[in-house]
Amino acid sequence: MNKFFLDLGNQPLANNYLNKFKFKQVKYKLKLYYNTKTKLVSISKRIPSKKMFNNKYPYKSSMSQTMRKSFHNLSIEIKKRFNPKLLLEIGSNDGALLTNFNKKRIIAVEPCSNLANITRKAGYTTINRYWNIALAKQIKKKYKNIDLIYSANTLTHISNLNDVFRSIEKVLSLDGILIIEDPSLLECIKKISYDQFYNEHIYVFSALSVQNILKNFNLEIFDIKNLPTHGGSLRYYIKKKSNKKIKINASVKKQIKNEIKFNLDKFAAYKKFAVSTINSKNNLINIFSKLKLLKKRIIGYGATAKATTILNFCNLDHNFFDFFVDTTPGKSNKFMPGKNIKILRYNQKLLKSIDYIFLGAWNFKKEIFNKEKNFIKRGGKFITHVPFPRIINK
Ligand code: JHZ
Repeated sequence: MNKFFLDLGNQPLANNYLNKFKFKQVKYKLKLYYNTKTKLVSISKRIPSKKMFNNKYPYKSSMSQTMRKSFHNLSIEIKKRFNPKLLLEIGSNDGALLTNFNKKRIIAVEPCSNLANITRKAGYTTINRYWNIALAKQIKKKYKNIDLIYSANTLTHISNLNDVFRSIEKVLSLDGILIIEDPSLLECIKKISYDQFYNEHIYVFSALSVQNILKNFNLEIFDIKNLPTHGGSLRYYIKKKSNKKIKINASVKKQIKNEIKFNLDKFAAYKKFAVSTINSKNNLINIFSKLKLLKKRIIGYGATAKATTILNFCNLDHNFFDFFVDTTPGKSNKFMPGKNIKILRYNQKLLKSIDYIFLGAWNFKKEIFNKEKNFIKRGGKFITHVPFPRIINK
């Protein structure tokens, strides 16, 4: 049974950066639910994939050094530990992972044509389609079995998880490996990072919920790693249950135990998270209101999908922010969805007369602080909402 625990209000499409200032924008209800049987946390309203993932998806994984490094390290591990003949990536984005591999060993699946074109042009076999059983059947026919499937921050964006895992089960060889990574629900709850929820993130996974979903398939988790990326992610290593050659690592039990320790298997934990979220919202609004009374200049750093949730939930608009900065070319000179705040292409000079920077990309705090040493040196400060709203300079 799905039980409601938090209402994040009406939200525009998180990655739909607007070309012009618009008072009226289409918004969708963003409500969070916990499933008592599977322990899966999900949002209520499902937006058709085509509306979100099309020919102009702006987010590019390789825009941050942190992510490039994380994918590079993973590629070294994959080659050493599994040495796959053929690696299929579901949601290859702009190729941040696959460019670390030999072109002949990769099949990329990416539904956004602007991104698929990038990896195709770079010489990688790229299928510009959504991941589903029809595609899996075609891949199976053409390539037989795949020995490694990888997917980062993608499966949680697909509504029909049964279809997702049935399709994976279909193409994965008997001793094949599936590696998926996504934000960790436990980290999200600990950090009160309610901004991990937006219309693209239909689910936020925990080890508990992934384990329950996989019960219906010939698939099981055999190893789990905690990663610092995206504010705390989990990387799940999955094999076929029928493959007895690989032993289940103690990391799986450890993660499940930890999630149970924090009550992720109990509805009360989510009710508590909802209360903490409302407090976080009020405290963040207080900080912004006080700074604006003092006529301080505030900008946003990182025009993230996560920031869209915060701005719209906390009702922070162009009256609070001078602008946002972002390095992504496709976001430049557009406006933050729902709140009409201009996004400028990042240039250090833009920070010159700014007093406060709101960390829209708080998950890259370390990378940003390293880059903005001058801003900090001259007394510039940052505002963050994780794990609770406050002003920081280190
Ligand atoms: P970042 C996206 O979410 C959407 P977002 C998606 N649904 C998802 O699941 C996650 O990614 C994985 C910019 N930046 O990664 C680049 C700077 O400008 O937190 C990006 O636009 N300067 C697929 O949008 C944004 O910040 C910098 O120095 O919440 C970061 O976006 C750095 C480091 C980043 O994901």
